[in-house]
Amino acid sequence: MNILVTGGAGFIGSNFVYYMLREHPDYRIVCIDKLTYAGNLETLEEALKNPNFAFVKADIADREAVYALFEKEGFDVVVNFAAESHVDRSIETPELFLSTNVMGTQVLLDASRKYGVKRYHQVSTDEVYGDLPLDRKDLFFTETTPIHTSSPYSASKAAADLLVLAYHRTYKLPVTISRCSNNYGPYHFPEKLIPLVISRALADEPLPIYGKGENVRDWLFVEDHCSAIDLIIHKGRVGEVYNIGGHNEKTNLEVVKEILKQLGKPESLITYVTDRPGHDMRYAIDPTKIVTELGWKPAHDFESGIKYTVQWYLDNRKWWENIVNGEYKNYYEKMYSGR
Ligand code: NAD
Ligand code: TDX
Repeated sequence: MNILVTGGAGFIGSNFVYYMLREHPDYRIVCIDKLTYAGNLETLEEALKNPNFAFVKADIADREAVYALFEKEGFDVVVNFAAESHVDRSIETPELFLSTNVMGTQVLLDASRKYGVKRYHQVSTDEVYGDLPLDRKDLFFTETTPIHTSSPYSASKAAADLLVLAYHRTYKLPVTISRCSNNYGPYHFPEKLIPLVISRALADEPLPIYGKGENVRDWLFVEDHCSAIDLIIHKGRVGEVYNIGGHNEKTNLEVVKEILKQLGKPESLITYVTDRPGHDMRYAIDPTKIVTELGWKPAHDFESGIKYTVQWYLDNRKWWENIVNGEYKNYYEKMYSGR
C-alpha cells in the first residue's frame, strides 16, 4: 500500500507517519509538507532513515506539484492532515486558512479523482460543531450534530468537510472524514495550550490563561487519534464521518494546574489575560460510532498521557527550545504583549 500523508512535518501528521511505519512496516509512506512555521523536518529525522518513507516539500494548493506527485506515485490512500491549525492565527489572517484548508483540500480531491485513489481521508476537527454550554454536561457532539462554526479556522475546516462530502456524492470519490477532539503529545507546537504551558513554566514565565480558564476541552493522546485513523482508512465505510474522542473533558485551569503539579512549579505563574474573541466554551465528543462500528478504543487516559507528554518535553528540550528561541518569539510578542 502506498499512502500519501499531507502535513506530516506537523504535530499529528508526524506522529501518524511514525505510527504507520511501525504498525505497517511493508507500506510506503510519502509525506508532502509546505514546511510552514508549524512544519519541522527535524521531527521527521528518524523517519527519513527508513527506505519506505519519502518526503516532498510542496504546497497542497500547488496543483501542478500535487498532480506530478500523484502521477509518479500512484497512491492508494491519501490522508490529509495539512492545514493552518491555530485558532488565534486564524483570527489574525483568515485568508491563509482559506487557501490551505479549503483550496488545498480541493486540489487534493481533484488529484484523488484524476489518479483513481482508493480512499481519500480528511482529518477534520470537533470544532466544526461549534461549542456546547458549560451547564449541560449531558450534551455531546455526534456525527449528526449540525455544523455551527465559531472561528475562521473552524469555518475553513467545515468548508473543506462539505467539499469532501460533495466529491463523494457528485463524483463517487471514496472518502471518509474523522472529527477528533483536542490532541496532545510529542511534537506539539508550543503555540498550543499544553506545550505552551510546559515550555513557559519550565522557564518560570507567566502562563496566559484566556478569560477565566473555565473553557472545557476533550483531550486525546495523539497516538489514539493515529490508531483511529488507521482503523478508518482500512475498515471505515466510504462516505461516512467518524467522531474521535476519549471522554477526557477538562477545564483549561485543571489542565494547567496538573502540568504545574508535575513540574513542581507554583500556581502563581497563572496569569489571566483578555479572552479569545468568539472563544468556544466546551467541546465533548460522543465516540459511540467508531467504538461500536470499528472497535476503536483509546489506549491512554488523560492522567497517563499528560505524564508521558510532560516527560517527553523534559527529555526533548532541544526540539522545542529551537522553536521558542526562533521566529516564534516575535509571534508571542505580537499576540500576547499588552493583552
Ligand atoms: P500543525 O499546525 O502542527 O501541522 C500542520 C502541518 O501542515 C505543518 O507541518 C505545516 O507545515 C503543514 N502545512 C500547512 N499548510 C500547508 C500547505 N499549504 N501545504 C502543505 N503543507 C502545509 O497541525 P496539527 O495540530 O498537527 O493538525 C493536523 C490536522 O489535524 C489539521 O488538519 C487539524 O485541523 C486537525 N486537527 C487537529 C487537532 C489538534 O488538537 N491539534 C484536533 C483535531 C483535528
Ligand atoms: O495562550 C493560551 N491561553 C489559553 O487559555 C492558548 C494558546 C490557549 N488557551 C485556551 C484556549 C482554549 O480554550 O486553551 C484552550 C486550548 O487552546 P488551543 O491549544 O489553542 O486549542 P483549541 O483552540 O482548543 O484548538 C485545538 O483543538 C482543535 C487545535 O489547535 C485545533 O487545530 C483543533 O482542531
